[in-house]
Amino acid sequence: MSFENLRPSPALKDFLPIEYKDLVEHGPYGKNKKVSDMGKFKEIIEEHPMCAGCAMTLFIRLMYIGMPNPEHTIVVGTAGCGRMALSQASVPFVYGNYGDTNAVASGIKRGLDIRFPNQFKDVVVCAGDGGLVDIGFQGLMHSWFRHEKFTTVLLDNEVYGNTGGQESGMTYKGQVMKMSPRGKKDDKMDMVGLAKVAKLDYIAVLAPTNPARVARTIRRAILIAREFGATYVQAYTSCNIEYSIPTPDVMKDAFDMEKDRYGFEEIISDRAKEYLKDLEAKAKAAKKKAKK
Ligand SMILES: Cc1ncc(C[n+]2csc(CCOP(=O)(O)OP(=O)(O)O)c2C)c(N)n1
Ligand code: SF4
Repeated sequence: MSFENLRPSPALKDFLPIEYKDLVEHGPYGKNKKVSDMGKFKEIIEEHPMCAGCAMTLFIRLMYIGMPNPEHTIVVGTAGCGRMALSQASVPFVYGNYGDTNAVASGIKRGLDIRFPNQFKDVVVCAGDGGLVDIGFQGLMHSWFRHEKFTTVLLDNEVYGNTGGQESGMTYKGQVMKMSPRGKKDDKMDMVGLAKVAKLDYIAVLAPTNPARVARTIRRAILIAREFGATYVQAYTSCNIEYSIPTPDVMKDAFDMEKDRYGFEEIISDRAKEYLKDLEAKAKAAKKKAKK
């Protein structure tokens, strides 16, 4: 359904929930918002039941701000901590079964493209390392190698947080967890390496240390997926509970990790770079015209 279809008739406007009206009038429905304006507009997500200070929730808030058209977006996820926040947002959330998120997203995206040929409809898979890299690995790989036109965002807290601390394929080698008392034997899986093998047009790795960069990364990933197919964002989103990070130190941990082994990386294909350049030039020209 397009945003125009959703626009309430003036006679009914007063009866709509105030939350919805706020999103249209002051929030990011129909117009992009800047991270630097956070706090001044109605956000897509304002409440969630995740642990206090969880970096994953910060990342998720920024992800929604980065979406180019949240009112035209569907998020697909699965069991895990992230979905507790994703399912509270004012963007439709589809709860995939474990293992099928990327297959479900492929079907939704293909269906939307047929149903709405004149309107971009974005699909974003957003789930944890257990959900995507371990249990959802097969579907993830096929969506990448088929270049399905949606973005996958990996919330990498390097553990199964929601079920109490089992190691995942993304846990760092040697890490001792509550339910991996001898330490992980194998290396962290190289998902970026696999994304390169699949020749994705946009791959990014980041920690939520720079809010504007998170929003920009998500926006780029979604815009490029529309045009060229699968894109991948791998975000370090620490689990303060399972890694015993005191809540006041969550951001310090993110900065330390960024310095240590989670530095910002962005790999963009030549054709996607051209496309972004073109989009940015058009946006600048539109801004200039609006100022006149
Ligand atoms: C088919 C199925 N198997 C197992 C589970 C139990 N389960 C729920 S959340 C979860 C782990 C999630 O870990 P991850 O995807 O890394 O997300 P996190 O909670 O760390 O954010 C598991 C195994 C389930 N809900 N469904
Ligand atoms: S268990 Fe960990 S990842 Fe899950 S909400 Fe709590 S701090 Fe966040």
